[in-house]
Amino acid sequence: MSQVSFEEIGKQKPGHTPRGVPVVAFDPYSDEVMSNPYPYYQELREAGPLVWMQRYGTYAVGSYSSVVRVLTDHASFCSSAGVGLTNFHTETPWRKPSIILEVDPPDHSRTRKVFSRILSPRSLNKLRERFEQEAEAIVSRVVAKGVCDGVKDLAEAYPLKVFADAVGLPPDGREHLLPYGDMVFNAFGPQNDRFRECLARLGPSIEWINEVCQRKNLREDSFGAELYAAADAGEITHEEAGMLVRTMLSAGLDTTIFTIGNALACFARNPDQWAIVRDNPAIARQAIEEVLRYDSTFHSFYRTATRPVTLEGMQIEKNQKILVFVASANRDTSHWAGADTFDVHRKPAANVAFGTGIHGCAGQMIARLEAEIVLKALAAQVERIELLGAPELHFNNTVRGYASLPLRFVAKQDKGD
Ligand code: OVM
Repeated sequence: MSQVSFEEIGKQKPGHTPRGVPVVAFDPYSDEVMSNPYPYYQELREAGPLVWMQRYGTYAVGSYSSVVRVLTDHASFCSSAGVGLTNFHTETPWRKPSIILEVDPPDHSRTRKVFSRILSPRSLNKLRERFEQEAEAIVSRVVAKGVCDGVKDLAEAYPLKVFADAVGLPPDGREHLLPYGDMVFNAFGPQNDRFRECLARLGPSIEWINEVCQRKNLREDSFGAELYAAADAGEITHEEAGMLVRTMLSAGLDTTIFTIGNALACFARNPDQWAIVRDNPAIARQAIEEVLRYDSTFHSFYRTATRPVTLEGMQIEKNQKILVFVASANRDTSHWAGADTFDVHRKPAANVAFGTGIHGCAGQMIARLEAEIVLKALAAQVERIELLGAPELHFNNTVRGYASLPLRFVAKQDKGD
């Protein structure tokens, strides 16, 4: 890993205010906005389909249609300048850019093909049984405990076991995954206090991550082993296989952990909705989709204009960053009836929690699988999910979830039926 120059990352660019583009003043990364971003997202959508974020000197889109427009035009709105505030064309990234996320076609197509195959529904089938057994065991444990922390005891415990196992990681040292992921997602935002404090806490996690990405540290019969097998077959290089293991470890933990936590919070706060899932677990998959729409885990990321481009009737200059608020698109009342209501019966429609277009989340099928299986295991054993105190948010520049959820899982009287 090359020496990084953190001073340069995410410097606020006062910049000019483009003429004719509505200006929005709030700081999307502030604790206040992150605590409850939805009123701010409404303000954003009401200002217009394309706005100027005063605080950081970038454009932004928050309506469903403009978000989809940006994400489905990768030729005009690229990823190779980074999908954070940092512009890789002019500033130094904090780590070697990802070879699947921070890259455009044709380079992207080659790595994406291998990655997608390994995470395809077909290859995930063989994991289902193990994932179910593990969910049943973890849920039994929290039910037996009665009072628990829904984050530590369930939302974190589950992916740290099943996903890390699936990648092929050794059992020891997995505690490094969370600070590393936190850093990855903070680094998509500005170099604010949150970024600096996270960096200061990182310790040896980067070294541990780089170490376990090596072939010799990955178990056989794992995603990691399959990536190196693709290298043996000449589809990618061996160095690229290691970089793609790094992608799995960067993108695959915090995201699923926060999604499971958000689901627990949604159901604790909406007992009628829990009763629907409990009494009809076949709806679990659809219910997870509603959690992802209602409280999207990934809030925002950027694209960069590759040329002067007209969007929503306004001119964007080449090399400008555009902040894409997927969590806002998923609450757009002009697209979703009753957008602010959590309703597991909602007809599944294409929410953009996983993005869309060529960079749409490559891990979305395993993410859904983990969340669905956890929900079904809860449905089998849990009558009610009670919130015992105020949930504690985890603040991050890109992903939203909980640091702790004081919960009681009330066991069903009659589990077997
Ligand atoms: C990567 C990466 C890291 C974070 C997120 C992500 C959403 C990818 O290292 O490729 O996708």
